[in-house]
Formats: sequence, structure tokens, C-alpha cells
Amino acid sequence: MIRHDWTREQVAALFELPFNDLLFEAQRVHRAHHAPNRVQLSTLLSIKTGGCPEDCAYCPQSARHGAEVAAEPLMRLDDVKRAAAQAKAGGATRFCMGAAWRSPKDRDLETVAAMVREVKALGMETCVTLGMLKPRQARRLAEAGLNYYNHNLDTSPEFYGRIIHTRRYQDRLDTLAAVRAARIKVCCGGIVGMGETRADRVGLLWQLARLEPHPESVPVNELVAVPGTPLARASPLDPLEFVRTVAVARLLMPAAYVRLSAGRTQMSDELQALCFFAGANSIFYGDKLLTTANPQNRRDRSLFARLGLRAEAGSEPAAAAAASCSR
Ligand code: SAM
Ligand code: DTB
Ligand code: SF4
Repeated sequence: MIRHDWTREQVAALFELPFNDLLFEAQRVHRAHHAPNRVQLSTLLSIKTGGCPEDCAYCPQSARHGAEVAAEPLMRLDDVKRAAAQAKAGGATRFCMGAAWRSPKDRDLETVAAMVREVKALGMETCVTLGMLKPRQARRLAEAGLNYYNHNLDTSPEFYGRIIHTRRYQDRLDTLAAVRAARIKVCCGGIVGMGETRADRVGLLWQLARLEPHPESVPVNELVAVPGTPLARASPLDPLEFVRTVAVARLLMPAAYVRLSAGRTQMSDELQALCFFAGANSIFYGDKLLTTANPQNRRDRSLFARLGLRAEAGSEPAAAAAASCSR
């Protein structure tokens, strides 16, 4: 059953279940809503890197921190198209383009709309993450055929003020509402391992589960502690607590794709296997996230083979047409 009325106490109680009970229940719910051994692959591209005016404490792209990320202008359409074609050839079904902006300027939005059209023409699903959006801008992206917009709540409302000072939690909820109203699918999750408490992880997932409808896609990022950022020396999260977070996300949002996102390079194969058992059914695929490293395709392919997992096939019409031609 899909519920939006979870109480914070009920979410906290899920976190407190014995580990095996939690994973058993998450796996049961996972199987009721998804193909148990399929994983959706998204590839990321940073189309506008660095120099961001926001102050998100985790982020190497903020101009306010001292991380070694050089600011670059918006990428050219041809280069984006080439990267998307390469991602498709590698087996990704969705191409996610990220820009280090507080919010997009209208002129830049038109360039991104053109990128969306080109990537769709390759037969891939499209996702962009460009910061805060006004309703009019969301409608413009919908007209270009955008499938998903990524905008994370990042953490609980209570912990949020320790991490970001340049925009409010409500600004994020407003952007998510604009995306929904434009009928674009919502990709929304958060980051753990930033020094937050379990109560904050409960608060984040509770907020996500209250969104109606739930986000179609929920990225669970583990902090990549980048030198030069204020969180460079954050203590790593207990890996089993990370698995619990994935399992609770699966239980609260049964139909969503739960994505094992940033942080996989620092995870063992065994930890990732537990995350898939707990209900993760999507990953970022490709050797780079936005500015930091992600596991090599070779390593992921070998992990999938060992676990008997298979990549989900493409679902955009052009891909479906190509598949039916080859039958
Ligand atoms: N600038 C846009 C925004 O913030 O909405 C889009 C890009 S931003 C890099 C997208 C998301 O990446 C953030 O909301 C955050 O959840 C995640 N992220 C950024 N830096 C990270 C890090 N060091 N570790 C884990 N996740 C990170
Ligand atoms: C999301 O939740 N995680 C991705 C994507 N959405 C845009 C970004 C992770 C970024 C990790 C740090 C970096 O590579 O710069
Ligand atoms: Fe800018 Fe996004 Fe990084 Fe925040 S997370 S500093 S908004 S690029």
C-alpha cells in the first residue's frame, strides 16, 4: 500500500527494527513493486561545473569553499550529445545533466532545453538538475520533453540550517511543487554521513514520504568528503546505518526507484550488495559523478554478474522502436 501519512514516530520505529527484520520487510515490499534483479542505470554529466554562488557545505562546486574544482562555462551542445551517445552505448537508459547554478537564467534554460531535445532524440530518458526553478521555467523544460528533474531535500528541516544558508527548505519544496505542476517526474533524495543524527535521517525520509505523489526517483547519497569543503573531515557513517536508510526509503516509497548514488567508490561490493537487497534498484553508472569519481563500468559489470543483477532496458519511445526493429 502506498501511504503518505506516515508519522515521524513510525518512521523512527522502522529504523529501530532488528536489522534482519528491516531487510526482510524491505525486500518483500521491493518484490511486490519491482523486478527483483533489475537495476536502472543513469549516467551523470556536469554541463556547467564549479563557481556556484550557493554555500552547501558538502559541495566541491561552491565558489565559497576551497575545493580544487575549476569553474567552467556551460558545455556546448555537440559535446553533451557525444557524452550522451557514449553513455547510451555503455548501457545507461537515463542521462542526467547537472549545473552548478543557484537557479538557471532564462537564456541558459533555452540551451539546456535544446540539450534535452537532443538527448531524447538518442532514445534516452532525460534528467536535469539546475537548482531552483520557477513554475514558468519548469513548464519550459516540460515542453522540451524533460522526463525528470532532480532537486534534493538533502537532509531534515532541523539539520538543514547547519549545511546550507543561501536558500531555505521551503524554497526546495516550492521548486519540487513547480516541477510536479509541470508534469515532470520528480527525482528527490538526500545525503547522509554529514554528521547528522538518526533523527535527521528519519526527518529526511519522513519529508520525502509526505510528498504526494512520492518522488519517482529517490537518490540516497553518502557524503563524498572533498578536501576544501567544510565537511572534508566529517566522520564516516556506520555502513549498516546506510543500509538501514536505503531499506526505510524502500518501505516508505514502495514504487519509487531508490538510487544508490554518490559514495559508491568508498563502499565495498558486499555493502552495495546489502543495499540492493534492502531495495536499491538504480545507480549512477560511469566513472564520474559530477566532479568526483564513481566506480569504473568494469567494476559495476563484474558486481552485477556476481549478484545476478541485470540492467534495466531503455524505455524512451526511440529506444523501444529500435528494439522492436531488431526483433
Ligand atoms: N546546483 C544544483 C542544486 O544544488 O540543486 C544541482 C547540482 S547539486 C551538485 C545536486 C546534488 O548533489 C545535491 O543536492 C547533493 O545532494 C548532491 N551532492 C553534491 N555534492 C555532494 C557530495 N560531496 N557528496 C554527496 N552528494 C553530493
Ligand atoms: C544526486 O542526488 N546525486 C548526484 C546527482 N543527484 C546530481 C550528484 C552527486 C555529486 C557528488 C559530488 C560530485 O561529484 O561533485
Ligand atoms: Fe551549488 Fe548545487 Fe553545489 Fe549547492 S549543491 S553549491 S547549489 S552546485
